[in-house]
Amino acid sequence: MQETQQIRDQIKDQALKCGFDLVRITGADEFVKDRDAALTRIEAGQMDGLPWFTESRVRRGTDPQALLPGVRSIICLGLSYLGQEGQESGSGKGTVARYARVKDYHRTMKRRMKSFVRSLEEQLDIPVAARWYVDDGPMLDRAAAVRSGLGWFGKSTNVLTQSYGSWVLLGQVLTDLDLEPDQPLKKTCGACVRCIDDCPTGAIVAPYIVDNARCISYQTIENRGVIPLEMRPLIGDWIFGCDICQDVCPVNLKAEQPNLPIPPAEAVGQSGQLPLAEILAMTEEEFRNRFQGTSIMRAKRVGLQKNACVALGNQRDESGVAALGTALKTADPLVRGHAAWALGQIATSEAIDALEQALASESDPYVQEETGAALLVARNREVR
Ligand code: B12
Ligand code: SF4
Ligand code: SF4
Repeated sequence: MQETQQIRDQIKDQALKCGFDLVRITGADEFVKDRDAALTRIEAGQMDGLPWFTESRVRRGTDPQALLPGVRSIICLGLSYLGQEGQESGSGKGTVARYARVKDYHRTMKRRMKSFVRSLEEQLDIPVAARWYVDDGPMLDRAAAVRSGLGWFGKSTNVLTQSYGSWVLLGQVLTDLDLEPDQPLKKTCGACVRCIDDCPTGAIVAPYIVDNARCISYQTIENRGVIPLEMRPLIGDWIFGCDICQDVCPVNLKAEQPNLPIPPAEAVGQSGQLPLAEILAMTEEEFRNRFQGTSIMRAKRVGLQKNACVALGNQRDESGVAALGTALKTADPLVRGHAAWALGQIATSEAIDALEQALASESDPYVQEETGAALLVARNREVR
């Protein structure tokens, strides 16, 4: 090992100075067990819906040498995104997961990682070969964090940490520095199964296994198509991501606030409550102007509007009918289909009128099908 305890200390100090909350080091060995777990997950269809999550991506992402030839160590970094408590959700509003209540974390983390590597080079006075990854790279971010002792796997699959709970975003700097690794933690969830019991969709199909397509986070962020009918009532008012398995986790009760928080996403607000009717009425330009620089962009306008329809349908509040009726006439086909479903759930006479009018003029077969089905539901349930 070319380094001394002093270099390790310098690295850790510098990472904290650059704005990270947690830093640990692991070696550059292949992630054999994690690779097997990920490949088994793909084979079992539990990553279905994410076409980019392929076998070859997993193989490459679990072989550090393939990512940075000559790599000797992986510096694992964690950044908390916990904010102050927001208000409870209300009718007409949809909830955004906590990580999207701050500005797009990819940018903040990558910026901080870059300045971390630069400052290391200055301090050590040698060029450091490095590559860094946050979320969108092929590495299994959680597997690296767990092996470095930064945290441990919760049964929800989220990585839990001692000081910040699971409210941490994870990234890695691969480097040619030869550093002594930290040891993995010995902590586990013990007998707790709160997240499994409280997940509304049963997405945590077994401890440490999330079935992607059943997860509200997937349905509200990544799914580019129709949200399956059976999932819609289970989504509640989540319109971007889901925090239930983290909100109920006892480890998170004592989570500390970040040292240098990611700036808040003003367009979302600390409570993460967005007005659903406003979202439904947004043009592409308005969407971009409002959400540029936030994680919400990942869902795209049509995705967020589909989700707004589902939340309005689940709230069954007649004040949502006007916005849904307009969307049913003017929005993109995918949004029209979900608006029809929501009107079917609300089932007031105005909702039924809107559905009948739409059925008479609708030409898109998918929207026709949704509208016809919604009318049947509404007529059975009509609320006067
Ligand atoms: C795909 C993806 C998703 C998918 C699939 C999630 C999943 N469970 O795989 C969806 C869209 C659903 C999703 C949702 C969320 N995600 Co996401 N996601 C990713 C991504 C891009 C890849 C994850 C992956 O590789 N999955 C493959 C499976 C095989 O990995 P795994 O679930 O971690 O499984 C491991 C364990 O199960 C373990 N294992 C297996 N068996 C056993 C047995 C025992 C006894 C033990 C101890 C362990 C164990 O081995 C497996 C391999 O390491 C990562 C970023 C990245 N590049 O890594 C972010 C990432 C995992 N997501 C993140 C976040 C924040 C979220 C959400 C909280 C967002 C939200 N609020 O909506 C939710 C959480 C949902 C949940 N309960 O997992 C963070 C997690 C941070 C943390 N503290 O864990 C990451 C790391 C992004 C980042 N860089 O910060 N996500
Ligand atoms: S994010 Fe929500 S839907 Fe997904 S596993 Fe956690 S509680 Fe279940
Ligand atoms: S809720 Fe319980 S089982 Fe789930 S991750 Fe937290 S401690 Fe583990």
